Amino acid sequence: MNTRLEIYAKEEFMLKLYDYSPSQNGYKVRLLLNQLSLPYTHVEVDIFKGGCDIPEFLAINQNGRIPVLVTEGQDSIAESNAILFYLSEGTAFLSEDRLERAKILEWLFFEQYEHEPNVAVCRHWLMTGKASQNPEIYKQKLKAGYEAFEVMEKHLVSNDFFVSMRYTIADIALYAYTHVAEEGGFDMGKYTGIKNWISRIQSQKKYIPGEYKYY
Ligand SMILES: N[C@@H](CCC(=O)N[C@@H](CS)C(=O)NCC(=O)O)C(=O)O
Repeated sequence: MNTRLEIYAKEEFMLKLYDYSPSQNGYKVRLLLNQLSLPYTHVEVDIFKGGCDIPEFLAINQNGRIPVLVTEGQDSIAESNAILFYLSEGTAFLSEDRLERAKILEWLFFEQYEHEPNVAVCRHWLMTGKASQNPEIYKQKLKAGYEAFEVMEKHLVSNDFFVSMRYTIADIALYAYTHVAEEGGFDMGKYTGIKNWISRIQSQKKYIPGEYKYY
């Protein structure tokens, strides 16, 4: 019988990732794929030139956003954290334990509700000039981003990682936009717990940096 890896290595069954390289939501998935040593086809979507709005793309994600993973069975999965959850099933990046799985989900939902909509949007707005067009909303998003960092910092001053003292997809999800928060105008100087956690993540096996420049 073929192993999962041998099956993935065949072009027609290969995982396919629709992505935009400077996106940290896309980077979450790239990082995990690399750490799992899973080969995949990378499809770059130019999100600023309507790449998400064409019918071919909308057919795999009606919501018109990257990242999207197309599985070896040709099913598509959108939402970066759902993709992380799917890929990490049965690996050390998730957990078999019911409570640990729930704790991992707790942080994934926190990332999507309290963190990413503020931290990622501040970065996006600064890099695209929208921050100066909407200074009040940008300020509110900065404030809410800092509130999310306070929550993370409180946890990380006494824990090496978010769940059970080991590196999981909860760390990958929160690392993505946190490690580039300065690009969104955040001063991260006082967060020593977060800073040390970032170093721990960067020293994980098969860690890869992302790409950061918008085009
Ligand atoms: N909650 C989604 C957010 C995805 C998202 O916002 N993707 C952005 C790039 S980071 C995008 O595709 N934007 C294109 C558009 O809105 O047209 C996730 O975590 O995957």
